[in-house]
This record gives sequence, structure tokens and C-alpha cells, in this order.
Amino acid sequence: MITLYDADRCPYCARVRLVLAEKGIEYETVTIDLQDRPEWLYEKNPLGKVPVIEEDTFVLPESDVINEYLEERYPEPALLPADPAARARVRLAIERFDVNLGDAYYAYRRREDGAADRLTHCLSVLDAAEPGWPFEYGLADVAYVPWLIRLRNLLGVELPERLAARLDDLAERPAIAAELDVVAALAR
Ligand SMILES: N[C@@H](CCC(=O)N[C@@H](CS)C(=O)NCC(=O)O)C(=O)O
Repeated sequence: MITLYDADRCPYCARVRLVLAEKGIEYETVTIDLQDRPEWLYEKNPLGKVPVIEEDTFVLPESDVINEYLEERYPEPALLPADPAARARVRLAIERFDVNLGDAYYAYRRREDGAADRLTHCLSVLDAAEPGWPFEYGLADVAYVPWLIRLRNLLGVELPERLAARLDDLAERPAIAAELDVVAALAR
């Protein structure tokens, strides 16, 4: 049985929750209080961050690495395309998450000067993306959607039209619906 060291408010943990749920993998959760992290977490991840998964003696941090591992270990349903070039594009989108959205998101959260404009720009670039990601479901969506949900549902940011519609469509997936519930509980 896989154990996920988890925190509801953590979007990186949400990436892993989404893949575990999408693939129907049974797991147990150990919830970490990020304000008061237990010392033993550093034995599992020297950076002291969540998510971490553990299975017997195998311990793995880093959401993108965990999700690639889960994809290989539990190939169905596939969350990477079959075509190598398409897979590479998905991996590129994940690799570029920080520059495409993450850095602007956290700058906005920290209320840095110019952050709102920077975020608007990032969202408009994502919104204008060609068909393919982010408009086919898979690991790239999983890598971005937790932040889009938090922007819209916690921070009250209006998403551009195509991204908003995409998020509405994705809400029909049980894994995404469950994450929307997690975020709704954070807002209470
Ligand atoms: N690169 C890591 C980032 C994980 C991360 O930043 N997690 C945050 C919670 S959202 C955390 O544990 N923060 C504690 C800290 O920074 O010390 C991943 O992809 O898993």
C-alpha cells in the first residue's frame, strides 16, 4: 500500500492526489501540518517538503517525479500520450511550469509589484495554446490544474475564457471533482 505524505492546501500534493485518483490506486494519507512539520519528514525528504510517497522501503519526493513513477508503475489509464514527440511536449510543459505559471502565481500570492499583470500575461499565453496540451487530459493538465483551481476558487482570479471552459469540462472527472471539494473546504 502506498502512503502519501500530504497537505490539503499544497498544489504539488494535489498533482499526486489527481494521479492516484485517476488511476484508482489505493493509498493511505498522512497529513502533514506545514506550519509545524515533524522532524521525521526530513528523513523522507531532506528538503522537508510534501508530497512524498512511500511504499515499504521505497520513498520518493517531488510531485513530477512521483507522477512519472506512478505512470510507469500503473500504466492504465495512460496519462502520457503514446507518441514520443507528444510525450516530450507534455514533459516540456511540466518542466516549464514555473516559468509558465508557478513563478507568477507565487509572486501574485506574495503581492509583489507587477505580479497581477504578470499573472494575467501567463494565463493569456496558456489560454492561447495550440490544440494539444492543455486541451487533452494527461500529466500536463495535472501539473497545472491545481494552481488554476486555487487561482479561481481561492484567490478569486477570473480565468481567461478557454482555460475557464477547460476547467469546467474537467470538473466532470471524479478526480478533479474531488480536488475541487478539497479546495472548497480550504475556502471555508
Ligand atoms: N518541487 C516540489 C515542491 C513541493 C513544495 O513546495 N511543497 C510545499 C507545500 S505546497 C512544501 O512542502 N513547503 C514546505 C517548505 O517549503 O518548507 C514538488 O514538486 O513536489
